[in-house]
Amino acid sequence: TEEGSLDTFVPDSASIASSIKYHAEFTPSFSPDHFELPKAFYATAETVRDSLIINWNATYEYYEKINVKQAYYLSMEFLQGRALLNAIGNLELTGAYAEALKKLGHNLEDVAREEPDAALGNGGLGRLASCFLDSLATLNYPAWGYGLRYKYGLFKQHITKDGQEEVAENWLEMGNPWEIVRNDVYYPVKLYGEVISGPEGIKQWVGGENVMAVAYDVPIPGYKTKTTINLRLWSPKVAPDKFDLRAFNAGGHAKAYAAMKNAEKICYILYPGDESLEGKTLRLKQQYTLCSASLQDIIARYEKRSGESKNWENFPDKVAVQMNDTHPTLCIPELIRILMDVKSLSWEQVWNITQRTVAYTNHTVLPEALEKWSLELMQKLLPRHVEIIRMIDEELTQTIIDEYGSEDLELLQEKLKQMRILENIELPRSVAELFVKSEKSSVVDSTEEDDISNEETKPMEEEDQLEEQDIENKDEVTPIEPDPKLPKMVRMANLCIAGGYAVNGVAEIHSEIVKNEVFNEFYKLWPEKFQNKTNGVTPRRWIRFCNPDLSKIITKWTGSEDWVVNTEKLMILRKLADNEDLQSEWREAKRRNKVKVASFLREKTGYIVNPKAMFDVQVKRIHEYKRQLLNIMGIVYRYKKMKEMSHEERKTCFVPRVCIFGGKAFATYIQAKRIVKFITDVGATVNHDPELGDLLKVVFVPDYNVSVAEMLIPGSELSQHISTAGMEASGTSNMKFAMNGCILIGTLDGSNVEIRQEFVPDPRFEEVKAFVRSDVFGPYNYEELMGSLEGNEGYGRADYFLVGKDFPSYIECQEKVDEAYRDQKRWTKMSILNTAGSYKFSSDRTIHDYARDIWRIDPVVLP
Ligand code: DL6
Repeated sequence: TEEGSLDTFVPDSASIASSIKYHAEFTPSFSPDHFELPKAFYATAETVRDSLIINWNATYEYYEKINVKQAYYLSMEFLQGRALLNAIGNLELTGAYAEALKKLGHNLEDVAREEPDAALGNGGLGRLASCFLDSLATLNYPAWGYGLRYKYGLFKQHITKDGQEEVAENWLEMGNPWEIVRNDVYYPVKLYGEVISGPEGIKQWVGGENVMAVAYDVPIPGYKTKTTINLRLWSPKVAPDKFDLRAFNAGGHAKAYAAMKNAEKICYILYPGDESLEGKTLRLKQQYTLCSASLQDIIARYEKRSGESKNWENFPDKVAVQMNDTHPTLCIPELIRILMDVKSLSWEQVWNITQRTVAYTNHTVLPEALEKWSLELMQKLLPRHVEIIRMIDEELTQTIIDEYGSEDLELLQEKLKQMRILENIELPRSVAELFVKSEKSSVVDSTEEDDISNEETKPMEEEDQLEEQDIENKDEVTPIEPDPKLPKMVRMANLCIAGGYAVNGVAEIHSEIVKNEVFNEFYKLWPEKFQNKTNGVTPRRWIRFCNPDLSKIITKWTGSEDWVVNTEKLMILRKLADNEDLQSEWREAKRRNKVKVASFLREKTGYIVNPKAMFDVQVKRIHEYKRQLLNIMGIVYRYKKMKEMSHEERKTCFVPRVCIFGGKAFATYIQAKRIVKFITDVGATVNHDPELGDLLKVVFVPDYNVSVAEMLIPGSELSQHISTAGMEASGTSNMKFAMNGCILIGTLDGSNVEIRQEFVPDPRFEEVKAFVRSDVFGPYNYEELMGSLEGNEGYGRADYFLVGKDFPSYIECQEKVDEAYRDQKRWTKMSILNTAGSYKFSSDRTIHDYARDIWRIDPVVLP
């Protein structure tokens, strides 16, 4: 450029082609001879990364210069998917790249397909984090994401005759062209060891093991903006002095490598976040690595940016830390540890700073998913943090006493039981005294007996006599004693609520449940902390780039491309929904997307489906509460009815449907795996039934991931979100389907779960179960699966997820779907209205809400 600045340089296809060739030659990952796939992908991505680095540098250089407040999003999961098309789309270079690759003998789409999905997440929670990064960058918010660089992401799912099989996902096998390793950015992360009192009573955490968390940065570009924010992923390595050369030289190779392996092992694998926790020690190490390295990094940046004027009281004016669920809860004691033990601040100061810095998002109300950690394990791994958590627990306990007083000890006891961070653990000494002021009471901590007896030997004054009556009342309350048979636990959500300044749910109804049920005691104590932030998804990935055909139509009919960053513009479609020209363009786009889905299904499963049939899709993690079982039982009902009819009756009664399922079951979740097997068996029977033709097909798409979603969602006509009422915190795929003009059927979240008590078996449901049991779907024994709907298999409560309860209304709803689909004009109108009405569910809106109400940050446009 005239100014000679690299910053404003916009590459054309010729310069892109030459830089792709440059990378193919000089960024050595492949042999030099050919320029084939996947090499072409890696060379292409490296050129994009060059542009991103320029913008990344400009972004943070500016933030540093103006010392702006930054939001930090800490998440154990980021489900990024592929990055190439998204990055060049955001940079507005798609056309130039397509042309450049053509010159080099390649096609952009084929090149893009070579990219492995970055699946560092399990599902909704991780994908939400990735949508948030896209919105933060696009909206120019000064922000930064922190996560872990797992070597193996979410497993690959193979579907065999036995159902789901898991295969390790080695996404880094060929290297990751998006990341930039920062060999000079690393922090020690200590584990184990002990706490001693150092000079001036300052606590020192000594001994134990140190691993080094090394920073790998992934630049996240905003759409049509230079702002490019950072996703910093930590990768633990052995500390340089920990390689035991002496042992190696003496032939003890295993010993020499042990420390290295132990360190690297921490981030070998992504743990399933929404199921039972396995490998607890490793998981806790992961969580602590994320929190410790990120907090050290945030504090180092704060110190660097504040220069001489460093004033810790201002820390919350420059830093907002958002914890994505409770997985990064250790941020709280870690921030306190660093400020108190390393920066020598007082407890009062650090407690105040922490409570103004950290905020928590809750993503689940399922009791089994609310994280608790064994105190014993935590004590072993993080002894200093346990001390700090005890101090926080004491603070909280004191606040509860201040709120409820100590007049009604029974009430107080109940409150403490529900709200304390420590579960089944003796009360802090100061509080235990309240309950044990007489000889008759049992004593919680034996060291306190002396104090109490001293008090009791004082001469009795008149006032004391009055007090004695009180004490007698108090004597009726036995202090909460730990039950030796039960484990001592740390309740992470309680810690988050006590240590943070904001708590939010992820949909209105979910936030109401959080306030009024799950954390009601905390809500009563601190109503001002509780908020709702309804989830959203990025319209860039989920409309603009995954559905170019529909995007063109939306741009044409709304008058501009503004809707991509301002989804309110989608509402313009509302008044056009009856327009016949729009309707026919809309239908044609859907048809083309369906053809793509059909050819994908054929390639992945061998099943041939008719693109003229209705595409009915349920894709999400397989879970009983998400009720794929309700869907497939409905399909079995449909199949059974069809079989009872003549060919002619069938054709008039049913609309041809392709029922598509996709999703992964956690490897040890037996019931979920049975459901996968059942769906595939139903498919095997139904799809080969010559009587049905195209009237019904059931297809399970293997290895559902972000890229599969990007292809399936645009080609879907009906999608199902039928979780048991009140169990899905939010759900986000429903938003993506709506954006792509798909009709949704779903349950009303928040419906009263007690309706299950009025459960009256529907005869049609009974028929379907009997039909499944009659071996129509092969020899597999479905007794346990069907039995669980009737209270068998040790489930205790019959049909806990209300599959049978909702079956009749579900069947009726499906009949209405058929009826609606027959009237294609009406269906298309509904489809257009869905897209129009989806404007609210952009993660841009969500991020604006977080920025305004929680993080208190403003957009910063780079000069
Ligand atoms: O908020 C994102 C996403 C919601 O849309 C889903 O409804 C919810 O199930 C999911 N929660 C989790 C829970 N993980 N933990 N803990 O993944 O969050």
